[in-house]
Amino acid sequence: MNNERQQVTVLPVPFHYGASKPGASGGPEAVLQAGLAEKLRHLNLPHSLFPWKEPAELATDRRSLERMRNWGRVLTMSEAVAEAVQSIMESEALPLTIGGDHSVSIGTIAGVTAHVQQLGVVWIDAHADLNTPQTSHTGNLHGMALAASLGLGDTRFTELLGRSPKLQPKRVVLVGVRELDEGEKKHIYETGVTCFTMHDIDRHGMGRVMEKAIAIASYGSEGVHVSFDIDSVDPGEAPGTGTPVRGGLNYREAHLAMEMLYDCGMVTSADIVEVNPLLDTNGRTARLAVELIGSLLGERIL
Ligand code: B3U
Ligand code: MN
Ligand code: MN
Repeated sequence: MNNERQQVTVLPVPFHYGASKPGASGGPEAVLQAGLAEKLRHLNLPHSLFPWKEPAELATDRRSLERMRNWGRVLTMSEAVAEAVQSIMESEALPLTIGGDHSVSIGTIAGVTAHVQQLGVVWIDAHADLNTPQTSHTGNLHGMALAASLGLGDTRFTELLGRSPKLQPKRVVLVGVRELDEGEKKHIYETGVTCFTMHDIDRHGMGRVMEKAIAIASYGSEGVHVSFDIDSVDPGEAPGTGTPVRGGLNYREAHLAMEMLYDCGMVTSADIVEVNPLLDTNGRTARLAVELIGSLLGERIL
């Protein structure tokens, strides 16, 4: 994004089959209700809503098959998201995908990388989403989304729209991590992706961590994709999410991350995922999501 009144196309993906709990499928509606369109208008950004159509369910869908729960539904959704994001990129707008659980990012990254060959990714999350069907304890595909984009896991997901891997580990940065499975730790070491945990944020401050994260994701890249899992934020601030983990980003740290990403001028695309209105208290988490989108798209205090 060169930050010059960029056209934004909002892609709502009401989907929860990549997660254990239902509710994330209400995320797009909740975020829209919380005032997303008004926020974009306030920022003077031309915007439109992509007409999401629910894809038909795959006949081959089986619970638990091959350690990937609901894999057929997730695959059909991923293909539709990838095509939608590809067409939004074609129109030179910024695709802003509202999940849905984090499995929607398998499709968004496939769609963006169809246009941006060398894509950096800043993945802001309490988790790393670096499981494969072999390492996952849950079989939930939202915990495998980043792995799939790095070419790890089942080829039906890694080869979405063709080319695999979509991402090079040297351009991928995790921020806010505080819960990792053993297999994910191994994948971090083996791939060489950068992982800034809450320890790094506590020790060096969010400003310094984001400076480094942006430098890594943007070095030699043609653009940066932001994948923001609302569970990166502390549950006290963002209770409406399926897998809350205490000790997360505070309100200002989350905003600062988004503000710095806007300032880098490289953001091509973004996902805001895992808002679950069934678990929310009075729409608090959905409103926070709208505010954070504002910061990512240029809103400032002064
Ligand atoms: N690592 C666990 C837990 C998890 C990942 N992402 C979320 N939860 N939201 C897993 O299921 O892979
Ligand atoms: Mn996630
Ligand atoms: Mn998460």
